[in-house]
Amino acid sequence: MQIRLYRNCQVEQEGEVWFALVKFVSARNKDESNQRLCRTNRTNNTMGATASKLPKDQLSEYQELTFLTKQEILLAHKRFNELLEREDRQQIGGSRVPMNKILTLPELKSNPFRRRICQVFSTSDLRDGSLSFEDFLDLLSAFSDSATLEIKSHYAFRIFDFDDDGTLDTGDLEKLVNCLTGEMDNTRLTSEEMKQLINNILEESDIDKDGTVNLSEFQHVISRSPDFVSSFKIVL
Ligand SMILES: [Ca+2]
Ligand SMILES: [Ca+2]
Repeated sequence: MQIRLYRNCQVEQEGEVWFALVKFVSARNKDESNQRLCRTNRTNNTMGATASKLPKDQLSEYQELTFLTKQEILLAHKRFNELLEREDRQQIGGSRVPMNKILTLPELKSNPFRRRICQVFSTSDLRDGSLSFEDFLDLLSAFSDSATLEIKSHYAFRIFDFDDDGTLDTGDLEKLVNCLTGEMDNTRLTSEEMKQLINNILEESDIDKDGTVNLSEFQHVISRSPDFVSSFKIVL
């Protein structure tokens, strides 16, 4: 059904613009992956000395509820603990790490969507982007190697939906593009270029032609990007 509707729109190269956007994100993340490798090795070497104290039954519950392995959960616990103030470390379950602290993680530091990522995964009533340990696990789960295309595209959509109204409109798409180009005068697009790019994005993804991209339109177009699943990734 969706595919037929899509063909009726006569877009010649489906997903072309989204491919380019996703590629851009993954290109930025490449530097990070080398650092990550070094970090992981170092962490493994010192793991014994600072073993994480997560109760066994809780650990197996987290394994069931997320796409993370036992090792990944233990490492997440250790890293989260390091972000907490010393006095909060005893009661990790009820403690939240403020967004500005989360943003210091090297895995997020150069991600253009880091603030949105915190906001989407935060369950704080204050809507301040702070993360509990379980919020942090949900984040790592969605960005893990094992998360499905459906989960990843669902969260990508929520991250790009800046005003949380359930649809990507022109305002969201402008913010999305600005996040990728940076908002400096010498890097951001001119208003003419922006208009053109947003037209192209809508042309290839707005199947029902209502001027916005809804979740199913987004999932349809992003599922055609071979790079999406591998680039939508944050691994500690
Ligand atoms: Ca929106
Ligand atoms: Ca639409």
